[in-house]
Amino acid sequence: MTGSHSYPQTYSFTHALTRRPGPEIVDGLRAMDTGTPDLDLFRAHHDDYVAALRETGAEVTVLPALPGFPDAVFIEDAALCLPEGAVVMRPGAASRRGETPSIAEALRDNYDRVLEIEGPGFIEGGDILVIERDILVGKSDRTDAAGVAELTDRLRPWGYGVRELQTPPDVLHFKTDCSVLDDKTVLATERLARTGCFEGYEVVLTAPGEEAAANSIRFNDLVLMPEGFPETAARVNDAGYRVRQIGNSEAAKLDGGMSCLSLRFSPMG
Ligand code: CIR
Repeated sequence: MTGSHSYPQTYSFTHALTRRPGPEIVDGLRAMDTGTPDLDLFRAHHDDYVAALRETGAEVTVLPALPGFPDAVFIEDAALCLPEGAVVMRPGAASRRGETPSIAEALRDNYDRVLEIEGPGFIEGGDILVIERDILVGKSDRTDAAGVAELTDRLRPWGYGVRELQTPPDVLHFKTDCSVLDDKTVLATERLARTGCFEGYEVVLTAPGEEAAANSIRFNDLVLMPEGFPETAARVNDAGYRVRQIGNSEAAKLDGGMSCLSLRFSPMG
């Protein structure tokens, strides 16, 4: 272990990295076709998202759209950021593998240590939930056991324990179904919570029919939640968190949500 933090690294962040949605979003991956995302509306939602992150005092970088990579706006999948360093992922989606060099470059501006998952396994950031030193990774169509094993090896010297779990069937990423609210509390769908993977933590459940609200983020004093899930927003608010709802209709057409749109970090030293 190379150091420790006196603040909750789970939700205290000095920085975030985002990427502006580009015209190629119309070609983004999706499990089901629910319509073509509208670029102007996507950009308006993205501007609100970036403004909310900045409002908390963090330094937020907006990278330009990445030509040739329709899903690059979902920047979270390309890396894992921890105080000790960053780990560049090896996305399971072939069309997304070329997103990582530009992320590695951007992270090197902020970190002394940027490691890379070399393979043969695959792993995407959307499958990784960090709660202080406890790292939960869901195997999925994008993340396999070899990817989890390589991440585990990489993080051992930094003092993290990795738990290999299973993303629910037909769910894109582990974090499609959960988020951290603080270092003791998660927001999760009932189908994921039922697996017992959050034993020892408090769980706020999404309301029935509002499972898509599980992909939220705690960022400093705000919880950013996708708009349109009032009962779950009320539950999070009633649990004592400051909720900010952000339009997400266009990202949702590509199975994206609040966590996917940023890498959040506080580099150490
Ligand atoms: C994809 O299928 O890769 C994108 N259309 C959505 C990625 C969402 N990312 C995330 O949940 N972390």
